[in-house]
Parts: sequence; structure tokens; C-alpha cells
Amino acid sequence: MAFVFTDDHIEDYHKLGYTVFRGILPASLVADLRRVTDHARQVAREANGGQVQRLQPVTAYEQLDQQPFQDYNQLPALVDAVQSTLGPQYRPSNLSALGILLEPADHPWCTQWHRDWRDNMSGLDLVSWEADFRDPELFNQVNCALYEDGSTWVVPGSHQRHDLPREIERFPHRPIEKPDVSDLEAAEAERVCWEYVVSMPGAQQLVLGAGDYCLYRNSLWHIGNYVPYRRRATLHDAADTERFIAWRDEHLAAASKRREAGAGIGMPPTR
Ligand SMILES: O=C(O)CCC(=O)C(=O)O
Ligand SMILES: [Fe+2]
Repeated sequence: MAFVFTDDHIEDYHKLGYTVFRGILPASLVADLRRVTDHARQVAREANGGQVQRLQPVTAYEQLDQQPFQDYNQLPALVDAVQSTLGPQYRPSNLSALGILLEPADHPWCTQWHRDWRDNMSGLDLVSWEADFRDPELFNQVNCALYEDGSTWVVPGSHQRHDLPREIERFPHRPIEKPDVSDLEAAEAERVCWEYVVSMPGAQQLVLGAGDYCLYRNSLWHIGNYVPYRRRATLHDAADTERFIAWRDEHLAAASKRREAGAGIGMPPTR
């Protein structure tokens, strides 16, 4: 069935912090993107080894066929759906930011639970992040799956609020801890990651099908959990605005200066 945009997409985006345009990529485009991302996996692993998890931005790799990425970037149904959700000033994709998320070749692992920028950008001015994290023009991120993908977990609704007492209790320290599974046998590592993932109150798995485009707020509590036996090629993108591009440039530069002065990943001011 062809994708149909409904009011539920708008409501989910605001209420849950994400919405999924199910099957919005035509199968022919999924096939073209699978071909180029197969090549990208090979390129990424040759350059960085089997555990590499992403290649980004795709435009930096001239050896990759860029046409499928451009077709995705221009897809009229996607432009319509993103603009119907967010407004006419948004684009569904920014080719200069577009990356590909890949499965690890050998060992399961997971990221830490986090809100992007706040918990993974060393030196970030957290007062500034807290002032901005609810701004609808900022922090709109995209995962667009080319194979079924259950790697991402989220805490729905957390994009609208500060951390809850139970979340503070679960993660009282910064940087947020995560399991070290590098020396464990694969099934053991997978289990340890799984237990860590589900230990977050309210955690829900985001399951995308091939050709699904998920628009989400990266200010939401979320995590990536990876196993080598689940093939992954998920486009990782931004539903960008000029303001968010400017925000990133400004905060990256400021964070770098603060790191030079010794800043790390700190405790959020509002606890
Ligand atoms: O792999 C994913 O879907 C999430 C990755 C992520 O959250 C991150 O890299 O910040
Ligand atoms: Fe993230």
C-alpha cells in the first residue's frame, strides 16, 4: 500500500518525539540504496576495521555512486511528509550531513543511554542546551532503514521534559556509564547490552521496516544496540533548517574551546 500521510504523524512527532513514515521509500529506491550501502560497508571496514558503525558524510566518498542518495534527497513524497509534519522551511535530508549506520562485523555492543549533544558532546554548554532542547527548529534527526532495523530504543515523550527522578536514579553520574563488553563472548555481550538497554525506565524498541523513514528529536532519551547477525544499513540524516546548521556550528566551536580549557561531559543543571 502506498504511504499515506495522516494527522497521527504530526501528533506522534509532538507527543512521542518521533514519527515513522512507513514504507515511504519505493522498493526500487531501497534496492538502489542497498547496492550503494553494500559498497559503503566495504569501504568503511577497509578504512576502519570490522567494528566500524558508520560512514559519514556519504558525499566525502567519491568512489560511492551518489545518485541513489540524491534520489532519496529529492523524493517528493518525503519532502511532502516532512513539510506536512514540520513546516515548509524543512528539508527531509541534508546530503552534507547524511551518513549510513552499519552493523558491527564481529562483536555486539551498544552506545550509552543519552540525549544527543547533552550527553555525548564533551565541552557542550549545558545551560544553552537546556534553553534550546524543546525548540522545534532544532534537533530533528532521521533514521531511514534499508533493512529491518530494531537497533534504536527510545523513551517516548522524554523530548518534552527534563530527566525524571527515576532516570536520575538510574544514571546518577556523568559521563553516563555503559557496559564494557569488549572481552565477552558474543552471546554474553549481547545479553549484557540487552540488560543495560531494558534497565532504562520506559524504554521502547523502535522497529523500522525496509523503506521506513523515522523523523525524531535527538533530544529524546535514546540508545543504539548492535548485533553482528542483523544486517544494518540505515540512513542517518537531519531534517535540517538553517538555524540548526548554525546552532551546530556555533556549539561545536564553543565546545571545542571549552574542552581546551578542560571541560568534559558534565551534569545537567536541571536535575
Ligand atoms: O544507531 C542508532 O540508531 C542511534 C545512534 C545514536 O544515537 C548516536 O550515534 O548518537
Ligand atoms: Fe544519539
